[in-house]
Amino acid sequence: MKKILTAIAVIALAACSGNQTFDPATVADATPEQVTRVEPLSWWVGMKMPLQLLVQGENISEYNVAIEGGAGVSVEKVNKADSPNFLFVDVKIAANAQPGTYYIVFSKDGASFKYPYEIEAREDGSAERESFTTADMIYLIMPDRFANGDPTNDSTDDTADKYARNELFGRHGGDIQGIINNLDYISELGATAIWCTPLLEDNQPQHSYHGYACTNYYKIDSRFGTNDLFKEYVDKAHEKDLKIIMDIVPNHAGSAHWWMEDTPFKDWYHVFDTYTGSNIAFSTNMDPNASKKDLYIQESGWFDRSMVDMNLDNPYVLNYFKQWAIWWIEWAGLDGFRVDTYPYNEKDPMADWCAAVMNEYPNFNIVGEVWTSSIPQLAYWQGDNENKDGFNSHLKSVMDFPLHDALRAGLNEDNGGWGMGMVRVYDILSHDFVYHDLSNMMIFPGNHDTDRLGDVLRKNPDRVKIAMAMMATMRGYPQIFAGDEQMFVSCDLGMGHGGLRVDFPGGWEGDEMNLFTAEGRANATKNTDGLSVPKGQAADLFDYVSHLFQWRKTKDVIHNGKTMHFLSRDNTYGYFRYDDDDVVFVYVNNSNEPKNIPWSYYSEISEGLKGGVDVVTGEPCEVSDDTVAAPQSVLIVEYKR
Ligand SMILES: [Ca+2]
Ligand SMILES: [Ca+2]
Repeated sequence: MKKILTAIAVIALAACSGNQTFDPATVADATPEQVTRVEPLSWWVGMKMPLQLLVQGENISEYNVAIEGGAGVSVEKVNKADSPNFLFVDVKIAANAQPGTYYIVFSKDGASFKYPYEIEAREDGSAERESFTTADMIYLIMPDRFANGDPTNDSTDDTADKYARNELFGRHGGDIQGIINNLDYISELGATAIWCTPLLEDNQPQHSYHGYACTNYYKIDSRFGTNDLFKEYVDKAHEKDLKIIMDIVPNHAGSAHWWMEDTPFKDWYHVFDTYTGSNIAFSTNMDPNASKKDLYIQESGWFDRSMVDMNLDNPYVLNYFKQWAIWWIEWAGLDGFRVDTYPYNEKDPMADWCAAVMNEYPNFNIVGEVWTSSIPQLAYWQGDNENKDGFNSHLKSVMDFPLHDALRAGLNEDNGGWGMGMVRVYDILSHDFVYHDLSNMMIFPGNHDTDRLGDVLRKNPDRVKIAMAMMATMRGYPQIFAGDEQMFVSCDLGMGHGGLRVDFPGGWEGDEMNLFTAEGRANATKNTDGLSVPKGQAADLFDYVSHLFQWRKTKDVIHNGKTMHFLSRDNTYGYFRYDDDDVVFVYVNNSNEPKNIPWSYYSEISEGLKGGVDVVTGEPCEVSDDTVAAPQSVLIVEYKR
């Protein structure tokens, strides 16, 4: 009897499948136990990426699944997992399907329940959206430490790690509203894009402020705001011509992630008998002599005890991350991705992931954190590089850590000499022949993981200016870490990340200084919380950096021009950016003595250049062999050809 009833139910469902007149009132809503979650949260008509729903619910694998509500959307295949509490449902969406609310109907033994699911229309031009390019300057923010726009969310009921602004590794209360409130500051600085460290939920019991241990890939952390507020942030940034780059972490999830209680598959993440951390030997990815074991530990070992290493070789995991990435781009209107710990991901599935995102959005840009000082290794990871093993990462952009290292080391050296001072930078650029695409190098003088630029340069404002001037004129596209434009320093060098990720003065109600305003910067003086400038210096540095990056916005010769540089081992560095119409000359004197600029030595490109304008002062500037560059200074002169 039971069997017959089931058969009748299946026939009945089959009969109404695709029926436009499906009446949702005739089927009960699923309880939270019956369907705990469905991801992605919604989807769209006209996507290239096939839709595979992750459905979680108590013994959900025992149910038949159908989709009701319209002719164009149907179940193609239902895939079971190792756990009975998951299903992976392949959904077919016809090109002419009507956008609207559909219902996933689960049936067993004649009983059914339904779960609503939105299939939306795409916005015009979504697939062709532009992304960040060499024309951009990216401002890097750690939201917990930037500005507290909403003190009511500093601690929330659904998260464990509570507000503790007095602790360097605690939560300080910064949030999305704080960024929205200060978009004008970011624009004024000359930035055209924002990269925030992760905003998704990180519900680890401790050290959650950095957000790199995600516990829910579809939810903005309640201490930062809501999904809707994130979307509002993207929209408001776009109104000010600021692009939004989302920081994402497919390599690992937080150990407090919801799926750790019951993973869909036994191999959902990398399981070891005893804790096994990654050996961080990125070289094993391209080293022809590497053992498979070392490679396995590199890509499968955990980043940290609190960060579970995901198994991207499981096709359901990989699919999950592909759809998740595409969902956030489409839903929130993103302009780019920054991918954390890139080489820790298994490289072939990760290349497949990049290709899937690019297939959906051909102009989209993704920058990978490939933290290596090895230039050949870095080049290997950039998409379309001609690697001997045939590997293609499909990753457009990489971070130029070799330049970061050389710039900071070189600027910090008072004396030149063989291999020291500015020749370090010359040497890095002399390796540009190994890169497939120099326009997709992210250049940066520091980020949230490396020592504060102000500390590295021993609080020397002249050298901070040199670093910023080089960021504004070198190949690739620059990224500046919030606060470096006003020479923030660590509030406690002995506390590593906790010390350098200082709160931005003015972001909290009651702050004594407000460095977001011109008046506040003019009056700012040294404090104990990460600012170390005499009165007036914060304003001077901000104005300098702002002027250069506002100038850079329209300079095609910087965005797309070639570079010619000249060797000098006296702690100076002369280089030119040029195209058919324009030339920009940059001369760095990082030494402690005045230097005559060897203009005639540059005759190969300098000959005939007239009518130069000093980019910083706006005054006419004719450079000659008699021109003297002051100690620890930088000169930028632009010419029309
Ligand atoms: Ca807050
Ligand atoms: Ca991994």
